[in-house]
Amino acid sequence: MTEKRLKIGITCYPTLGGSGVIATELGKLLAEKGHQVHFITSSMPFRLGKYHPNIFFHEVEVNHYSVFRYPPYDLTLASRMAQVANMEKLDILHVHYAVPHAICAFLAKQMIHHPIKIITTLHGTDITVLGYDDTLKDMIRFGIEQSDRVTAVSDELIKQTHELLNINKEIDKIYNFVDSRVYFKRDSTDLRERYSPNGEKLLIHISNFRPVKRVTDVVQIFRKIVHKLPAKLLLIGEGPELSRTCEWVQENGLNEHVVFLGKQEDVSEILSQMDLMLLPSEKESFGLVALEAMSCGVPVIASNAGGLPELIDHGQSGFTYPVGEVEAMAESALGLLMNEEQHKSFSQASIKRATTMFSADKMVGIYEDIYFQTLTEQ
Ligand code: GMT
Repeated sequence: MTEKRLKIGITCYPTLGGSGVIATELGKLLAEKGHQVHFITSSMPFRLGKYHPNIFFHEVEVNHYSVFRYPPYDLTLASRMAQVANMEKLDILHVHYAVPHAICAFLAKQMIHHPIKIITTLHGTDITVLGYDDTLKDMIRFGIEQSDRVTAVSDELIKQTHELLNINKEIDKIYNFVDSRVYFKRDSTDLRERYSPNGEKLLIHISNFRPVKRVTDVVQIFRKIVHKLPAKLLLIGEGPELSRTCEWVQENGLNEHVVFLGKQEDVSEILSQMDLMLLPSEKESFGLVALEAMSCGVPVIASNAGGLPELIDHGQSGFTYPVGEVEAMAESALGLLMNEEQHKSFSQASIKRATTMFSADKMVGIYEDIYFQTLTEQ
């Protein structure tokens, strides 16, 4: 391990969502390694958990002034970043998302009285959605170009960033990671008994129910499965498509087979009791929930959008198909659920892939290397 301890400011969206999870877990693991971590966020990151002497939280309190039509989150954040960096003598501001966070960090840097480096991690939506918005495109490009180092969570996201924004900036790939001390396969528990009292197969989907998640595909795939074998579908999360999904479930007479669990903060225990995860997204720069499922021994059937094929080894640890191919997804799901041997081998392959290729230790080490390299650069 490197000797020097760093002082790192981390900014992310602290509410539920993969980018917030990665930023928080990274901060926790860096703190465990002796670095001092300062979260500069609009609320306490939801996965922060228990007290750690190396972790500090600086709230960004956005005031609502009646003279302004919109609350000035970006300016308040930039100002708070500068304040914390000056007070704590931060070495690095590591921001998650180019807009607005890289822009806020750039602004803050102008107000910081000592040299500081900006690391920006791209998670997807800022590129794959906002990158198409002409009013923001130049701003995103600027945020990326002004960062001292830029990382992205998959090769596919790097490719899309270069293509969409027409930039040459070098972007380092650092895959998302999973902490296998938390996400591991547990023996059968009361939870399994509760949802599968008669030996039903258990399928799960977790998302923020945005249209890109194609939750109706999830239900269509499940409908094809449940016609052939006893099964239950657990749906975790909330979002714009939730009520449409509820209607769809009712219209298709699937009520007694589908369980809506709403938002859940800790899914590791539930995940480890599942037989299969469905993630047929239209866009997915990485798919952190799929990695968490794999680490718990749950094979994933997904679309081949974005970075999903980099995570799921088609035919070994799960299956990926073009977006919308619900027939093929249902066929593969049925095949796996009805073949115990194959399911066991996919489950083991998932755990191996998650814990070797995407281990927290490995990825946190890469982030650390990037921090140290950046600090020695002019
Ligand atoms: O998937 C979302 O809508 C949430 C979004 C976020 O900001 O947390 O997720 C993005 O970042 C995650 C962490 O890197 C990735 O695992 C997700 O694939 C990515 N989502 C999309 O690209 C749609």
